[in-house]
This record gives sequence, C-alpha cells and structure tokens, in this order.
Amino acid sequence: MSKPTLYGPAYSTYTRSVRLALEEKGVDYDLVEVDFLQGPMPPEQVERHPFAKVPAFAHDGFELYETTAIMRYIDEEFDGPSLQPETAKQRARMNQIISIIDCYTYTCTVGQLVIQRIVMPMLGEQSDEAAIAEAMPEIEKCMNTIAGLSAGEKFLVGDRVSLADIHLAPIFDYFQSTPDSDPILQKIPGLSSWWSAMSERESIQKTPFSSG
Ligand SMILES: N[C@@H](CCC(=O)N[C@@H](CS)C(=O)NCC(=O)O)C(=O)O
Repeated sequence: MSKPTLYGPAYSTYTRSVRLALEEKGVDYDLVEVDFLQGPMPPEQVERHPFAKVPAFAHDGFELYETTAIMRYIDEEFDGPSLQPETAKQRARMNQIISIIDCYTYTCTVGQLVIQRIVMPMLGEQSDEAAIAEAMPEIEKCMNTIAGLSAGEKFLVGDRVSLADIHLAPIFDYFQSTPDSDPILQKIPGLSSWWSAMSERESIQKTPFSSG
C-alpha cells in the first residue's frame, strides 16, 4: 500500500487531527506544508479543496477533503488500533462530540480566541479583546458540554483513545496555552485530567504546531 500524503500546515488544528489519526494508527505519511497565514490560500490547495481550506489528503490516487471523512478513512483503511469504539452507543457519542467540536467549538475557540490571542500578535497585530470577551461564554459552554458527555472516563468516549479525542486535542492544546483558559479549566478539572493523559501520547509529542 502506498504512503498517503497530507496537505496542510503543521499549525492547523484540523491538519493536526489527521496527523494524530495517522500517528495513532502507526501509518507513515508525507506532510506537504501549505501556508495560508502569510497570504491567500495557494491556488494548488484550492484545486484540492474547493472551499479553500486545509487539510486535503491523497492515498493510492484517492483524493479526499473534510477532516472527519479523512480520519474515518484512515481508521478503516489501515491496520493498527481502531479509533472508533465498538458499540453503536459509544460511536454515536463519539460522533456527537465531533459534531459539537465542528459546529460550535472550533469557531469560538480557534476562530475567535486563538486567532486573537495567539495569531494576531504573531502577525504583529493587536488582539481584539472585545472579540475574546464575547467568545469566552461560548467556549465555556462547549468545554462543559464535552466534559459532561464524556462522563469522567479516561478518554472522551471510554478507556481507549478515539476520533473524538484526536479531533479535540489540537484545539484544546491551543486553548490551554492561553491565559484565558485558566478560569474555565479550574471549573472543569476532568478536562485537565483528560489533557494530561492525551498530552503524554507519542502522537501528540510527534505533531508539534511548528514544523521548524
Ligand atoms: N470543514 C473543514 C474545516 C477545515 C478548516 O476550517 N481548516 C482551517 C484551518 S484549521 C482553514 O483551512 N482555514 C483557512 C481559512 O479559513 O482561510 C474540515 O473539517 O476539514
């Protein structure tokens, strides 16, 4: 079987979720860096992804975009530990958490907080404190909801890592690195314990946000 190629920058949370799936499965892959912070999305990436996003993925001539579709393909196509739980109820819970991350959590946590607190200063711009303040209640609601659904188990769904964990981990890594996360995480100790378990994993350590 040929080596898959992943197109996206190491700093992208969605790209990192796919990298985590590959690492957890033990799949060797090529990462083609695609930068969109210093300018518009490169035209070759827009050819791979008509909505001008990252990541995109290719394997054996099969091209795919949309992170959850890519992660599920990787889990089902390659050997290695399954990243989807065995029971229908657990799989439904995993899919529910992934959907909460995509529909509600990414926008307030990355689109607002991380962009304003981390990316803007990196680009020499000022953080928009009003945008951050507006995002915080929604972030708290998302983190509380995910923690509540995970019911205090070691990982978000049961005692084995699943696609829900690797979907949240990159977003959470940025979030926990901001001072703004402290008051929220103090109220949700379960999430900090989850992050302690996640951040020790080799997959997390092998996929830093900076490739340099
Ligand atoms: N629905 C897409 C979302 C991907 C996405 O939003 N990626 C972000 C980076 S983490 C991106 O491409 N941002 C560039 C932009 O919006 O211009 C997926 O699941 O893959």
